[in-house]
Amino acid sequence: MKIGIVLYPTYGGSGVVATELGKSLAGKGHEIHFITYSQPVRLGSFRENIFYHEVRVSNYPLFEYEPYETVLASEMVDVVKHEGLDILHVHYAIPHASAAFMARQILKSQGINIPFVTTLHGTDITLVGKDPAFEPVITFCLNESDAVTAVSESLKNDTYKHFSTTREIKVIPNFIPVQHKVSVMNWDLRRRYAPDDEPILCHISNFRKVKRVQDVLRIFSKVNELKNARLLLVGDGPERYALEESCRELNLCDRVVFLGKVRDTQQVLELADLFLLPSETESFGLAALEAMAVGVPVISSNTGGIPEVNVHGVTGFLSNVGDVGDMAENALHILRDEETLNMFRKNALERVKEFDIEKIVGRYEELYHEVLNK
Ligand code: GMT
Repeated sequence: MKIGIVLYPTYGGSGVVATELGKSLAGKGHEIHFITYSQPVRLGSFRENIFYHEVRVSNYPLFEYEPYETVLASEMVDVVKHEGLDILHVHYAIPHASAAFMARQILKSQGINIPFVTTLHGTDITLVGKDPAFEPVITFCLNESDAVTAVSESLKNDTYKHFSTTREIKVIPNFIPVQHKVSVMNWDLRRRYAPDDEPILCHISNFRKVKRVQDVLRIFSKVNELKNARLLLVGDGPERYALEESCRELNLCDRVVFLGKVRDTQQVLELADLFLLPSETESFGLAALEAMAVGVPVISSNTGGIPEVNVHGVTGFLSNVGDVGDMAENALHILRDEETLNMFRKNALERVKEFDIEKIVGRYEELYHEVLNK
């Protein structure tokens, strides 16, 4: 099949999922055309069957707000027509689904049929999408998509709760390439961050309000009071400066490292003993799955789709949003001895097999066939 994948090219999970899906489909012989405004961060180097089409955004002075949706729809029309695409798959509803609808209508007027699949990722439904400023367009696009998928049962239920749609939503969970060989610890690197072999806690996110990064620091502070530890923070975003300020206030600067944005987060995760994800809401929690994939247990909130990934008492622990005391206690429980930590590590590695890319990508292929045979 020739598949157009529309995505956000940035560090966010939806872009990562879309890019990894495209790479995997290309590996299976499909021709993949990524359509977005800059090179997706996880795309990597040149590969067979992969093409990238950049959407050029106009900066004509009249436009106070650049009309991205319009140029995106035009690019989709162009790529479908000239590359002969069979199907479009848009990741994150806003504004990709409405642009796909527009492209489909334009192509229809030219005698070309192009179905589109919409994958909902989270905030396009739970935060932004349900805002009345977006809601009518999102509802319309959900109803008009040739198929709709959500990355967790929780997100599917949220969609029905917030939008008046009865259309079928298939749950296809996010995935991870499962490693078949155990990764070897880079001890030299680890010692640079934890010179006295203290446990390393880690958090990766876009540092938006929804991630509750202040809770990350408060959990770490409580753990560190009872057991010397280190915290590695990966990512950047609006809450970073306030968090740096809090680190200074709490006198934790020598124990906390802000690494900023990192392309290959696996290298950092491999150094860690625990992953912290205390989010306010999270449709899935891809970052937690990525941590588990290298054997790192997860201390998280019990919100949204996280419980579908992190199993309480098995791969880590779940607590109510904001209950940093409980999260710190759980972290200390896992870190109390080598044996306990290793048991959680092993369980995490076992659990991620459920989300093996090899199992999940086939479900998208089946869905494309279903849509094309309709
Ligand atoms: O808004 C965000 O947090 C970013 C968004 C994205 O586009 O990456 O993340 C969402 O999609 C990820 C991939 O499906 C999920 O793993 C995240 O849980 C989800 N974020 C939220 O629901 C807050």
